[in-house]
Amino acid sequence: MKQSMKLFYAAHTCALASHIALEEAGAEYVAIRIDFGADEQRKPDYLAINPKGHVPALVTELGVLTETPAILAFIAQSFPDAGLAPFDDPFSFAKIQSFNSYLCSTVHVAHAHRMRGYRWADGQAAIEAMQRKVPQSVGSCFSLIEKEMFAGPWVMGATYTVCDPYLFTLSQWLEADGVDIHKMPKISEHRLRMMGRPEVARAIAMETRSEV
Ligand SMILES: N[C@@H](CCC(=O)N[C@@H](CS)C(=O)NCC(=O)O)C(=O)O
Repeated sequence: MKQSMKLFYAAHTCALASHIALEEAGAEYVAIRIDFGADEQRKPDYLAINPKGHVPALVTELGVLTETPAILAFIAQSFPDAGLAPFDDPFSFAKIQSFNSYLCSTVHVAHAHRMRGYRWADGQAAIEAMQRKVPQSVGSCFSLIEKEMFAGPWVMGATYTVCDPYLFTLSQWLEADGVDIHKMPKISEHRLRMMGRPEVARAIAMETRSEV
């Protein structure tokens, strides 16, 4: 299974979290770029892999996985030696799932109101109203993470887990979302610490090298 995995990604998207996790796990995989500029995510070839028309999609021997929290849990569980999640402690694993679910269902969705407002409303005025809300909605999610959820130095505390690449990935969008990361010292510092990891640098380099 591990040798045949394929990660479908686009640069600057949430797929980076799964890409970093594959690097951290030491997995053998191929990364396949979907060109959003050419709307490749909506073309039949890609829809046959992920009918949602989104990245990431992870193709395994057992089938295709979508949704970042599921992909991250699968990677962590498939490569236990990498220690990306605790599997002998149901409560700690549930805390990881809780954090990643919040990023997926609330933080990412708040962010998507800036570029993908057409998913929820028609009409320029409604779409612009959603865009105006993004600095506040994304900002309040990240304030909550900074004040209440982030244990430090990693998201869950002393041990690096699959929450870290996911938080890092979404924090990359803060400036464009109009949120001042400097008001969030723990998240700022986490971003810098993540950038110092060779696995993170490798995943970013791989994604941006193939940019067209
Ligand atoms: N809930 C999904 C969200 C996937 C998603 O929205 N991906 C974006 C990139 S960050 C995408 O593929 N957008 C393409 C589009 O909307 O056309 C996950 O967490 O994996």
